[in-house]
Amino acid sequence: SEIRKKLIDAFTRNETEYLSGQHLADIAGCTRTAVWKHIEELRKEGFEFEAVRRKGYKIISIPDNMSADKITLGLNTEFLGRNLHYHDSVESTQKNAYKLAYDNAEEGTVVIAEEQTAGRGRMDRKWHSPKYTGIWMSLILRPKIPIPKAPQLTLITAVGVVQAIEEVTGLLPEIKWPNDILINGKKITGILTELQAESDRINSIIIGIGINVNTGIEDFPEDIRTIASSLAIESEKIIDREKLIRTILEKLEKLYLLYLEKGFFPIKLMWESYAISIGKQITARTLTGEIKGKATGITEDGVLLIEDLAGEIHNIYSADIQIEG
Ligand code: BTX
Repeated sequence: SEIRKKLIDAFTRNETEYLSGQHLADIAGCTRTAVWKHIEELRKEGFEFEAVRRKGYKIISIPDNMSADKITLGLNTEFLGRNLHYHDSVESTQKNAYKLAYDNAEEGTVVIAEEQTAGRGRMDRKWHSPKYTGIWMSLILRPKIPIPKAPQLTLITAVGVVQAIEEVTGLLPEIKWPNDILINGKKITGILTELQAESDRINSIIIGIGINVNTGIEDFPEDIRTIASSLAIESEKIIDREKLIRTILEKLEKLYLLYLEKGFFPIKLMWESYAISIGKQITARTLTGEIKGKATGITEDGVLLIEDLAGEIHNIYSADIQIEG
């Protein structure tokens, strides 16, 4: 609206000053109550204000929202991200992608949201996805591979994301099997791979990628502040999310095509070069219990191998792992 334009204009011209409610009302030609309502609306859209009694409002930050056009501008891929669905807010991009896949969306379709109100991790855990701060996206792939090989896609994705983060930020992330990307030991990224299958045929694989990009420490809930971090915190720079998305899609498409042509082996070598767990003493917590031992590598299928004290080798298909040293 006109009022809103005038308010934004006043705030962005006076970034260092407090503007009183009355002054803003005069500028915008409305009541003080209307000013307050508009400020509340703007807050919901990601504008941040500081309000001080008797002084008024000061603008702290304007939203860094993306657009589908800006993401695809200069995107150098054949199919990944060519069909891009961009949303301001969704429950979970996995859910949207799942529906699109079910409705036969083409391979390479991508769903991106500025915010997830019910972002998911593995095993129904929550993935915290505050507005404008991260990359919350889901990709639809339709590889013709047997179901047991599907976890390989998580590892391919991890390699692509690490390469893209390296290129765009200069940071050097590490991978913790199977799906965490860490910097300085803190979780920056989570990957969630889900399947749509009919009998023994994969219909689609939905890969969810969550990356804390410009998240400030105060944006994380208390309980994950000690385990989570963001690219901005680690690099002390604001990162261009659109560029990072493009780079991820480009790296990932290359790796995926390489995988379809040459199989998992070349990816396995790259993955191992970024992995922190291999060669270390770890504890793996699975649904059925705990296994302690040395992580000796991953198999061709992306299964983690642990050698316990008795020298017995365990194949770990799914677990949370803790590195002991
Ligand atoms: P995960 O089960 O490995 O990790 C979930 C755990 O990580 C949580 O229990 C919590 O301790 C911690 N956590 C929650 N939010 C964050 C965060 N923002 N940063 C760091 N740690 C956090 C990882 O599951 C897989 C996450 C996939 C997220 C993507 S986002 C796009 C797509 N949509 C969706 O709903 N999920 C995927």
